[in-house]
Amino acid sequence: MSHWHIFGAGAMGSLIAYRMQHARLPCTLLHHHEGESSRLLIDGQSSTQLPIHTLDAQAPGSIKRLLITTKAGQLLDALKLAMPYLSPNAVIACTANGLGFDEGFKALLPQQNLYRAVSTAAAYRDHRAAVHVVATGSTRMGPGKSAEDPPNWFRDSLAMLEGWCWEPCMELAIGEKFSINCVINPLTAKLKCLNGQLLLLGNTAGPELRSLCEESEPALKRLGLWRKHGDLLDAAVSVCRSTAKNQSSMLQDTLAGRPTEINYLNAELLRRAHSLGLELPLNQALVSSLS
Ligand code: KPL
Repeated sequence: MSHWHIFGAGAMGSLIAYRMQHARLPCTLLHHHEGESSRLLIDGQSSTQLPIHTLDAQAPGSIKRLLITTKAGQLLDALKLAMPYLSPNAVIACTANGLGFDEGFKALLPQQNLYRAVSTAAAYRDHRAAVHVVATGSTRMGPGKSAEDPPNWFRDSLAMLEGWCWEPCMELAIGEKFSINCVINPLTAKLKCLNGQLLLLGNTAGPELRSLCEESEPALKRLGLWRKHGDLLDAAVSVCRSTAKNQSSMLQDTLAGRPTEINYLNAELLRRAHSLGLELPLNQALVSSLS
């Protein structure tokens, strides 16, 4: 059975470690610095203390399966810190939102693939750093680019977690999640509101969400990122409904004074759109106000 090292003891990392512990799957939750030795995780009525280990307490070359659960902006730094501890053919995966870190990954580990996990699972850290589970959601994992059947390292561990499935080619899933995150996350961070508050009474889209979707969808389509038949607006409304009580990850980062993923979401969209000669003023304004 694969033993996973989960690097990043924030909301997502703690949630995955909790699910693995619950399913009796071997895993080690890692932090890069000393300080917190456990994380309180609250799931409805039950609470669990998850042990957190430090990266430098691991034996060099010992990590065979690494799941990096930091945000996009810390992903490459986390990878650099973890590299001395990786075994030669280690499997490396991440849960970060966004696009634009593949080249940095290839520069560090040219021979290896970065597997991606795209998740609708939701959890948040409160002011005491306790993690609260909001929704189990679903998580799709697979190779960033070329198609691949589920490997043993997935089937013997992560596949057993509720809501997890293998996605032979993640490109579509990543583009879809990127598109949704580009419209919901910056608006909730700017308006300091829950996902559901982007909707009007009666669950139709509010004006900000409508305008941002109208501006972004044509560019996302031309860039091959939004390939679904339906409208981006309808999909965004449906995510806002199903995650109505969530604080988006960008709102959580903004409220906690942490760097946001805007550089890997709307700023990356602007860079790609710019190469096609497209201007996206609403996206530009959000990037300027949230960077
Ligand atoms: O992925 C999310 C995020 O907050 O990053 C959504 C889907 C918007 C749910 O909150």
